[in-house]
Amino acid sequence: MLIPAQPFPYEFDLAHSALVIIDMQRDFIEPGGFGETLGNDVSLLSAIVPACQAVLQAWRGAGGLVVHTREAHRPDLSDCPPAKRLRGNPALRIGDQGPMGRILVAGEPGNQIIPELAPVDGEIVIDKPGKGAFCATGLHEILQDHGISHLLFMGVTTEVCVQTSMREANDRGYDSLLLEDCTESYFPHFKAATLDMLRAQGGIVGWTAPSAAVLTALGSVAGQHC
Ligand code: TIU
Repeated sequence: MLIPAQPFPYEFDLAHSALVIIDMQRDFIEPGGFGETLGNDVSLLSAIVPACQAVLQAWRGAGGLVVHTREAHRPDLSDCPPAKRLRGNPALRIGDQGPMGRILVAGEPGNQIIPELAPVDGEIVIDKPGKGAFCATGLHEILQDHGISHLLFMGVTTEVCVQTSMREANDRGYDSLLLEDCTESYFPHFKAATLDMLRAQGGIVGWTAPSAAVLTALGSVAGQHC
């Protein structure tokens, strides 16, 4: 499949591609989670949910591999470096009790992926202690086992966990595409700058495209099955 993208068309085939959904968990999308404790207006992020749902549904329908990530720490915080926990002056720190359970701790209500995008059986779910999806997770080995060379990214936040993950993927040899209307930041100008820098210099990190381009391509695949 060849889809219109920036800085030039992006080519991928379903058998060697994965849809990677970064940290669409309540901690970042809903009030009372990690995003809000950092002082952010979390209402901005939920706007992308319908577009993410549409891509996820089409990707599942085409039989593509799906990877979900969550920024999550073990309950004993043994995988949370003190530098990460102590940084800044948040209202609540990682591991503290909040209205959705302990902040950014695996298994807590706030750490669950929002219901609209909840994983289904057979999909890969990665708990990641860092901002990047490849750091201390084994994700690269899992993708290699599945023969994956191309990654299509959605999720939050654009300039933090999404961009870090795309840069990690780039250095590991993946061709990565970010779906422009399926990612968001608490700072709209950071989102715009991130899209620009990812695709600058001839796609130094990867490509960007609107979700409609992927939906059209997947629709033509579905049509071939009829
Ligand atoms: N603070 C912020 O913008 N993001 C994060 O802390 N994590 C993710 O991006 N998932």
